[in-house]
Amino acid sequence: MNITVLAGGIGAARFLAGLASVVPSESITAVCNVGDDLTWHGLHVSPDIDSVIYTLAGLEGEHGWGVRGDTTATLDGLRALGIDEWFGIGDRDLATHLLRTDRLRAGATLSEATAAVATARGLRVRVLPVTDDPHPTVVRTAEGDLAFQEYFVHRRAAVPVQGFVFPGATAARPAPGVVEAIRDADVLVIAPSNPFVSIGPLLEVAGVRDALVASRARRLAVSPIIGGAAVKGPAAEMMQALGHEVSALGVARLYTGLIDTFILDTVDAALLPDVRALGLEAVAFDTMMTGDEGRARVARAVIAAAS
Ligand code: FO1
Repeated sequence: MNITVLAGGIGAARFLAGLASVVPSESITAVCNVGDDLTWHGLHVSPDIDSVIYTLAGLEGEHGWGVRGDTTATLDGLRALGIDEWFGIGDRDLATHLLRTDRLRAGATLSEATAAVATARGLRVRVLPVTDDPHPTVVRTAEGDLAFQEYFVHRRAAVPVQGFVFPGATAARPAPGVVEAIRDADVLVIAPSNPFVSIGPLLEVAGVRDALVASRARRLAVSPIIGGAAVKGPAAEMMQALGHEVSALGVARLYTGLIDTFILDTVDAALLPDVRALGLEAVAFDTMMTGDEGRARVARAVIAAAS
């Protein structure tokens, strides 16, 4: 059974780690968002790809990103030089960006550089960027257009959002294997990630949405909204700002036409009939991925819901 996961950052990484603990890693493909990528002092940083790789390698940082127990000598050094650095790259994390950037400068694609990083971390899950082309997320705000990390980290996601722009989308082509992984999977899962800035950018790449619509897979999505709040990050605030109902039902509406089954948390079980009224199958269970056991439990329940 081949399982493809459309993945954003931390929620997706935790789900993938659970999945890899209950099915063979070789059967899993993660198609990852690159809209959060940034250039940091000349280095190519891919936060969502890295969260997936670090979490699968058992190295995830205390906040879900970066490397657990990492040190900050480089950051401290930059600040000592008077650089007002707001993006917190740790020392061990830095090694990943050096390897990736070296590969890219030597002519490798982002897919090839990602494979090099994943292999170096001993992963057998296939980790694919959705595209090898530049495909940044730009956040439209009352203060103007902001690059994603400028909005998310520098402005602490505190600026009201008006929408999103994907200036690379028209030219971005799916990375090798992406369309096939979506079209030919047995099970396809939209991870509990932000629908606008994690899953949205994936669907903007030419051919990805069509592959999802045409896929022969059983297609499921796990709600990132539980009890009207996001487990992590600004998804709830974004839904509110953009006029969507801030609930699992609001997320289900966004995915109607793309999936067969919507999974929500037990606390939202009262929404099951409304989700079914959208023409979706709907299942409720405990979707909180607390600890290794919680991640495995959610993965098992998703597989059960697919069969
Ligand atoms: N998030 C923060 O809130 N502050 C940071 O300084 C920060 C640094 C960082 C470095 C590497 C990395 O891979 C991720 C990092 N993140 C940081 C998280 C990142 O901004 C978000 O997790 C994703 O882009 C959203 O999915």
